[in-house]
Amino acid sequence: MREIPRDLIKGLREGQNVAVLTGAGVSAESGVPTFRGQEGLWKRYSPQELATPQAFAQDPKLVWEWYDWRRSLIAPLEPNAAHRFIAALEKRYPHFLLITQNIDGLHQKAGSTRLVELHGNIWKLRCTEEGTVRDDKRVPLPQIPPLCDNCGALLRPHVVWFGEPLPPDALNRAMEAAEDCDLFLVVGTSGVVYPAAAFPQIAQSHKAKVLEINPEETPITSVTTWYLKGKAGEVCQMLARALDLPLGG
Ligand code: BV8
Repeated sequence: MREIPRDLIKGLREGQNVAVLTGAGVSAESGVPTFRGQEGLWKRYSPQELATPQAFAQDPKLVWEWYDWRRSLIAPLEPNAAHRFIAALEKRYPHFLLITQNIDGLHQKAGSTRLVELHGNIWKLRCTEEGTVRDDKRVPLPQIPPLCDNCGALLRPHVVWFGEPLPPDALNRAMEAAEDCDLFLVVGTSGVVYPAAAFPQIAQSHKAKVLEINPEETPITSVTTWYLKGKAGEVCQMLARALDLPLGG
């Protein structure tokens, strides 16, 4: 990636209503493995084996061992420049929404507050009987699978598995942002998981200009106004410099 197009800088400076969609790639430089990449999580496990309600019903211990391992992997990791750039962006615009597919919580750790988690959060557990949700950052979990201290039922990760509906409020807020924004940034997603992968197209068909940041082209690249080939952390540092946006961190 050589330089930042001037009309992109203009768009970032003058934007009034901005939305950002992120995927596992935005956390890659923090050390979180992506799903489908060379070292991807799915290389060793099949999504159908682990990230489905059927897998959990069949073998809750196996599914929990995978999540407990991912929690222990993520716990010491810090946000990178891409997370910090997106957190800084939210302060610049009257209307802004970060739509993340990630469950690692690194956007919040970087200071993002105006966000929706489409696929839930690995640091929250949900009672399979009562539906109650609680924060739980213990690493490792003292008991696998963890049980509800109120009713004794199984607790599950408060994440969205394949075949499960997305949280309606998050989905509605993301849809509204995609329809209303004038600038839509897509950072670090392979664009294969729906309905999240539909948002760039929705934004583009409503009036927004779309920027994609990814070392590889994706199915989203064809609907973008700008495609910056590169790692999210490196490209976002260049964008921050071009915008005189201090990233700190
Ligand atoms: C639903 C949470 C309906 C759990 C996840 C056929 C066609 C279309 C859709 C479907 C279909 N068959 C089934 C479906 C629906 C299905 C789906 O989309 N399947 C796909 C695989 C075909 N979707 C669902 O099931 C969704 N639910 O549709 O419900 C419904 C309605 C009513 C009632 C009942 C049901 C639920 C989907 C959510 C699944 N949960 N995760 C967990 O994490 O354990 S999905 C998982 O994939 C993560 O959330 C992840 O975020 C998401 C997307 O992956 P990416 O984030 O893009 O990550 P990936 O590794 O793929 O790519 C990384 C990218 O980063 C790459 O492009 C790489 O180049 C780039 N990169 C690498 N390094 C860097 C980088 N970029 C920048 N910088 C770097 N340094």
